[in-house]
Amino acid sequence: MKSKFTGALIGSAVGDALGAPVEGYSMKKVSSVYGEDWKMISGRYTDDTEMMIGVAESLIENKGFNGEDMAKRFIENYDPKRGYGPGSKEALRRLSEGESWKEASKKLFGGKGSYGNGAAMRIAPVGIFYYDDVDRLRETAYKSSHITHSNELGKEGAALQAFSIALAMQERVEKEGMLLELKEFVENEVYKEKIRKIEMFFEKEAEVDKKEVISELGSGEEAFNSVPTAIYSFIRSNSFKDAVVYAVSLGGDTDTIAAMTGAISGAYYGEEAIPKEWVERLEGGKKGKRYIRWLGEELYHIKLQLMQRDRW
Ligand code: AR6
Ligand code: MG
Repeated sequence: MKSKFTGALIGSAVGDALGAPVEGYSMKKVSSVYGEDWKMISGRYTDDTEMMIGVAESLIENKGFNGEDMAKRFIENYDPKRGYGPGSKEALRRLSEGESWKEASKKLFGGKGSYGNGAAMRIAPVGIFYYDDVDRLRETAYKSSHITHSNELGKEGAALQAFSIALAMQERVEKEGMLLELKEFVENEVYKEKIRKIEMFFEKEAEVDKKEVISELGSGEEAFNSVPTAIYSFIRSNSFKDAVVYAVSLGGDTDTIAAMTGAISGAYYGEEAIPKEWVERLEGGKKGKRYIRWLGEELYHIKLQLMQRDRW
């Protein structure tokens, strides 16, 4: 179980770092960069991992969700060179000027709030910490999303991603059986429809063309055009490496789709299944790979403590 906790977080960071150098590229351009060997190019992670670290730090410090504290972590960790989306940037600016975490995100996109994948890309700590408690998982996914993403579609994408990680943790269902659970879990029709499309892909005898995956599931920065793609990348593959390579190979929002695929896959296969040469290449430093692994271990230990306490 510990290896699933650390695997989800390291897996997310590794996916992010592998996808980052080709973000926004077409399928063809990605393949011209990576060729057959898929060596990690720089190992530097982006906003996806930086924000995931903030989510984990805050869950650890508060042994659960605390909106004000999580917003503070996001601001403290913020490095503009990591490539934040414009909506998240604006939300963080408002938060840093003292707006409350309940209000800041509501003003974005003309009052509609963001449905970008920025809340889903950082959700792995919530998925592992609440893997056995679906109500808490949903509630915490929504609340942690709300700090920057108030649009229902942004929050639902994060909840769906968190629940996918939780199912992977438990290996409760065969990978294909996951889709049934996900369809029941998800409340929004846009996502239900995407999951039906994934089911249709698996009903086909032949391998689905990548172009069809991109046009039906999406490869963009919107949560509904990327979370289902990450789930599909995981389910169709038989190893951590296959899943993440597939996610990046589709092009588009490669760092984020691969981060989400890496989180689910790391939770399912465990940290040992992540290629060593990718982990070695992942950036070090103060909040580098060793720190990310430590965050996973801490979440695991706190989870154990809380479970033991509940038993009494
Ligand atoms: N109406 C129209 N477009 C929208 C809306 C909306 N309500 N909400 C989101 N978009 P953003 P993020 C589109 O800016 O979610 C980084 O590169 C809009 O085009 O809130 O944190 C990461 O690696 C907007 O710019 O930021 C991820 O790939 C985009 O969705 C990504 O950015 C992203 O939403 C995460 O972005
Ligand atoms: Mg991205």
